[in-house]
Amino acid sequence: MRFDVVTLFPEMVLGAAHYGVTGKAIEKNIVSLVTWNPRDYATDKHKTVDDKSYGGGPGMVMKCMPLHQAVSDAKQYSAQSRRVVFLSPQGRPIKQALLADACCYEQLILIAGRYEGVDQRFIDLDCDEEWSVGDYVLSGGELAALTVIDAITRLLPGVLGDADSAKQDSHAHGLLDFPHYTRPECFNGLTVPAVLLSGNHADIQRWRTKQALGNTWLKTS
Ligand code: 4FV
Repeated sequence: MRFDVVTLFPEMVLGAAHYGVTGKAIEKNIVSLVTWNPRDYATDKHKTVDDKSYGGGPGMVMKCMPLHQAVSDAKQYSAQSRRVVFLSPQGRPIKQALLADACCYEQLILIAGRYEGVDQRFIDLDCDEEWSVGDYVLSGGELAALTVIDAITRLLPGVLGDADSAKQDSHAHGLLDFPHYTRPECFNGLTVPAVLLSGNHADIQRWRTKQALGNTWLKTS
């Protein structure tokens, strides 16, 4: 799977993506990551990518042309299937199911905005979907793009050591996670639930399911 990120800060995206699970996936060529900087497509001597908002108001708006040209170049990669996704608080809230569905695309072009936002005509012309990582405002879409890349990458075959691991992730089945414990058995007087030390896998599975159901009920009701 190929991720293309349109961003004014390529180093931010490339730097963060090359750690941990996503870094290993890139090393194993399960995932590729390419960045496109709209500033490289600005034609004036000041490399202008933003301008004042028509109608007035605070902050600047990202101009259409540099974004449009960057997406156009990203589309030169001949993918069987692709989506152009604009990350914004106005987008569809991302959930595990949405990200699992997105695994089918050969290429995801993620638009990371800055400033107050981007010209609506670019969104209408070039973006297939608009996704949000949460009902809050970030200073840039890069962290949102990295969130999407991380959460999708871990779902791809061959990325996680244990093929079942992603299947057991919280939210994989609409449930929150069960509690996890590791050595030592006693920490500051706090012990590990005895069932987890029993070696009885049926009992452990039953306990974990009950914990997940309980957590989900408590934290989502
Ligand atoms: C965001 C979000 C987000 C808004 C203005 C970038 C910022 C700036 N993206 N989910 N929440 N984006 O806050 O995806 O351009």
